[in-house]
This record gives sequence, C-alpha cells and structure tokens, in this order.
Amino acid sequence: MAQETVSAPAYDASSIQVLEGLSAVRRRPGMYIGSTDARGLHQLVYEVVDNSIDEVLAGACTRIDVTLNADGSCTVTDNGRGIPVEEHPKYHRPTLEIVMTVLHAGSKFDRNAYKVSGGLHGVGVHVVNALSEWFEVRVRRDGHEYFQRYERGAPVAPIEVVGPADTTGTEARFKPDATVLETTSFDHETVERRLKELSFLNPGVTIGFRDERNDSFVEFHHAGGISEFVEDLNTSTNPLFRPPIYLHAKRDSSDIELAMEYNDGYNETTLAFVNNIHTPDGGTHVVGFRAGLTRTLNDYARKRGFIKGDKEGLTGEDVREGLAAVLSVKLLEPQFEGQTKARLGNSEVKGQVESVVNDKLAEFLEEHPAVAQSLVAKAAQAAQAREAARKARELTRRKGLLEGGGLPGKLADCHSRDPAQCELFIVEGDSAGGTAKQGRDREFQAVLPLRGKILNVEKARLDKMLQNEHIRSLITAIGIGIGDEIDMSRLRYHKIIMMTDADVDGSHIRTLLLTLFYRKMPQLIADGHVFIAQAPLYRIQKGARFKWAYSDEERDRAIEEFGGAKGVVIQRYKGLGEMNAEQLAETTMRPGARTLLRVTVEDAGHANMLFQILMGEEVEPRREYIQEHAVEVTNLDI
Ligand code: 0RA
Repeated sequence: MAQETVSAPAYDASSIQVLEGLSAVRRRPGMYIGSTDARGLHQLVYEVVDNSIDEVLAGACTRIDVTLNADGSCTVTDNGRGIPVEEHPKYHRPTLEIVMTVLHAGSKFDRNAYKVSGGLHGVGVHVVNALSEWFEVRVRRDGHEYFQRYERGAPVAPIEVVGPADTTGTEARFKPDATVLETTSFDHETVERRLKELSFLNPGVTIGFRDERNDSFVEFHHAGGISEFVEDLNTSTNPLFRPPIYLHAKRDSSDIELAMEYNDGYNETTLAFVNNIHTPDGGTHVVGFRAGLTRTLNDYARKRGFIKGDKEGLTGEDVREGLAAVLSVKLLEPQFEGQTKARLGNSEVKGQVESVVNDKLAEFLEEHPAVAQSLVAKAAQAAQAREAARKARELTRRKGLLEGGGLPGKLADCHSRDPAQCELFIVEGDSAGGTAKQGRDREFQAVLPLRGKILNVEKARLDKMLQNEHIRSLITAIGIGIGDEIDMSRLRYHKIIMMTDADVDGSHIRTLLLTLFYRKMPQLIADGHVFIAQAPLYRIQKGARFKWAYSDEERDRAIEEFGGAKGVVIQRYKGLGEMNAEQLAETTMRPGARTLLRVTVEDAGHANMLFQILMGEEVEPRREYIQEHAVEVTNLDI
C-alpha cells in the first residue's frame, strides 16, 4: 500500500516551540510527574491509562489492555474513538501530533468534565512522551490506521497511514528514558493494583493486564463498582451484613458515591478517591463523610431509643470501628494539597458529602432496620470499650508515675535528650537485648528488649492492649501515646528500629510490631520513623580477610571475590544472639556501616488486607498468603 503522510515538514517555527516545551519537561521531570523515582515512573503508566479512562467516562470505550513488554516498554491499548488526526484549528498541525507534543488532550476537547488539574495525573500524554526514550502511537480512526514514532518527545517522521481499520481506538507504546529517570523497571504489583482499582472505580470497563516478563495475564471487570471494592477490602473478615450500603447522589456539580460495610473487627479502612485519584491523606470529602456518618448514626440511635435522653452520644471513633468504606467523588475543579498532593482541599465538598450521607444514609437505615440495628449495636459496643480503655489508660498513667519517671524498667535509655538524634532499638529476647546494650553507642542509642510474643493487636481492642506489659513498655518508651491521642511532638526517638532474628519467630514479632504501629500509631510510619535493621546472614572468611553477607547472593559474590570456595570458611548466623557485641554493632547498629530499611505504606488498601490476612482471625487465607508470599513476609516493606 502506498504510504500517505499527514504531517507538515518537521522543523518550522511551531516545532521549535514544541522542542522547547519538551526540553522543559526533561529538565525538571519532577515538576510534572512528582518525582523521578519508582513513583514517578509508574505515574507515566497511569497518565496514559487515565487518558483511556477519559474515553470510558465519555461513554466511548469498553476495554483497555496494558502490557509490560519484555524490552522494558509499556503498551496501553483502548477501543475508544482514537486521538483525532485531522488538522488542529489553532496549531495547523495534526491534532495527534499536538496531543503528543504540546497539549493535554482533555483540556482542549472536554472529553470528560471531571478533570484532574492540580493533581499529578492529568499532566498530559506529551509529558510521558518527553520522558520516553521512544514512544510509538497507533490510532485507528476514520477507516485508517495511523502511526507515528517519537524519540525523547520529538517526532522522527511524519504521521503515516499504515493500513485500513474497521474499528477505532488508540495504542500507545513507550519506553521510559533511563537518562532522566532514576529507575525504569516497572513493578508488576504496583501496576496491577492500580488497574484493579480503576476497574472498581469504573464499572463499565474491562482492563486486561499482561506482563511478558513473567508470562502472566489477568483481566479486571467489576460490574458492581465500589460496592464490590468494599467487599474485596473485607475479603478476610466477617462482614456484619451483605451487600454493602451504597449511596449515590449529586450536589451542585459534584458527583458523590459511597459504599460501606462493617466487619466484626476493630479497625477502619476508608479509601477515598477524587476523579479516580486516590487521596491517602484524606481531605474535605473524607471530613464530610465522617461528620455525616457520626451525625446520622447518632440521630438514628436517639430516635430509636438506643441512646437515652441526655446520655453522651457515639463518637467518630465509635462509628468507624470495623468500618470498610470506599468514597469516590467527581469534581469539576479539584484542588489537591500537601507535599504529595494527596489531600483534597475544596472547602465546598465537605458540606456536599455530608449532606448526601445525612440524607441517603438516614433513608437507608429507615428502609433496612435489621442492618441499622446491627450497625448501631456495634457502635454502642465500641463506645463501651472506649470507656473501658479510658479507665485502663488512666490506670497505666498512674502506675507509670508510681514506678518513677514513667519509663519501663527494661529500657536502656540513651543520654541524649534530642529526639532527632535518638534511636530506639527494639530487640527480640533478653540475650540479644544484652548484646545490643553492650554494642550500642549509649549517647544516642536506646535498647528495649521484648521477651516472647507480643499481643496481636489486630484481634484486640484498645482496653485489652493496654493490659499487655510489652505494649505498655513500647508506648511509654516511644512517648507519643496511642490511637486518637497521638501527639507527635512527644516522640522520644526519631528512629524506631526493629531488630529481630531472620527466622520465622523474628518475622512474626516484626509483623506484630508493624501491626501495632500501622493500626495504632500510623503517623509514626507515615512520617518515616520506623525501620527494620538488616542483620547479616553469613560471615565469610579466608585467612585474615572476612566479609559479611546479608543474602545468599552476597555470600556467593563474596566467595567469588575470595577466588573460589577453597579455604573459605562460611559461618551462618541464625540469630542476633550468635554475634558478640562488637560484631552486632559493626554489622547492624553503627550508622555508616549498617543497612536500615525504612517501612513505608504505599497502598493503604493493600496494607490493610495484608494485616487482615497476616494477623486476623481466619487461618485459611493466612496460610495461603504465607505460602504464596514467603519472601514478602520475611522482608515486609509494605
Ligand atoms: C482528544 C480528543 C478526543 C479523544 C482523544 C483526545 C483521545 C486521547 C487518548 C489517549 C489515549 N487514548 C485516547 N483516546 C482518545 C475526542 C475525539 C472525538 O471527539 O472523536
């Protein structure tokens, strides 16, 4: 077939402007995609997929396929209308080329009213193009298939017609540019989680995900939308009722959708989205939801006589015990705030969400008395437990004072009183605790040994937790308090370091500690204060020389560096207790020599499920999970 070209010659005045725009993106990628690390890299995929989702929201697309290719590139295909190819009225060049090099496609065409300006998404495909070593786009539209290739954002040839087409759609394939990004390796689970999330939030679409690197394929389609999302969050719990409560209404131009359900546990999981974007730091929509929920349940409980006359009502904490909820709002002009733009700022949204919850939830409770009853009974129980916890806490405080100074007896504290400098090592067992006390730098390193198992907080309420000696020691040593009473200004150590054995018991204790921090002191993790110490697994010696190895790979490399296995002595460390104080200090504790892993929570829904599975009541899913993810359990960096 004869090849037509649709483009003007490559270099005229407007294309020079284009190149300047692209080089601005390449000079400061972080300004456009937030960062150049793994998070920024995945932002590129989300940006392209979001453009396809805009076609879904316009009612023009039912299927999206994402492939992570073996060559390190990513392909996103949709069956939308295809990016227009005809001449752009203002730029007098093909619209496709304009979308790929200058403009945010959505901004000019109003494909979808609910834009994401101000957030990290919605920067435009041209940003992805500018940050790609190469980008190839195919458009099926008007009976033709068009093709164009770009390198580092600039077209290398005019648009070509490469064949006929009897369908419409867009295929974008791009390879992230390693010269402007710190990492270019896509993470399978990160991409999969976002695609699954999008399929819940947009029930009309089917999303296929193929990873050529491990030869896998999954398909997501959730006609039940966010109600199914909530059921998914509660997979490993006992829900109090099914199906979840579902509310949907508009207030002014805002579209508000909520699904919620309770389980018989004590934790809350609320995932909130604005125009399909996750807002882990909450914001006005979440504040409105909470206010509406507390108010509506109190009104109902009083009206039905569950709360009498002037008796104190249910608090926010009471009505959120065991709650799993997904809140999805769509706004015309969202304003995202905060360092990572993860919090919604629009003040009008609080009242809008609150009003929807007040009206629609009250209506639901009237129509479903059995559900309403179970829900209010659960909150009333939480209120009783709250009262018991308050008493226990007061008791702890009084006891602490009587014991003198309030710090636990087992804590070997450091001399420095500057929290920014201070570190707390939480060590498994008295013997390793003794070694750590000898090996530490007592100026700024404190040691708290824990003997045996600590309480599983996933299964316990606050009042029961406070009866546990280990937990009380931890709380007083750390200093910030617990639950709703956290005061970060009282943090006594800016680094809280878990130092446990590299065996099953050690990983169990670590998971218990992480559960405590994640559920009851979440700011500690959010602010980056929690770390895992990496103890070596091997000491490899030849003659007078020796090396430490922290993994089997490092061990093998060390053997190689020593010139083979001959004459090499390998000592395997099964526990911290097998090292002497000097060795422990040198390998695991001393800044500069040690490796610390910072614990971060990338995805609240995922972390929530992980803890439910690892620490919850149901044994079966836990066993399955541990079998499937043994590596992650021993190396938990959620
Ligand atoms: C501009 C206008 C229209 C669609 C698109 C862009 C579009 C962009 C992308 C990016 C990935 N897939 C896409 N699909 C479509 C509207 C076209 C029309 O009105 O026909």
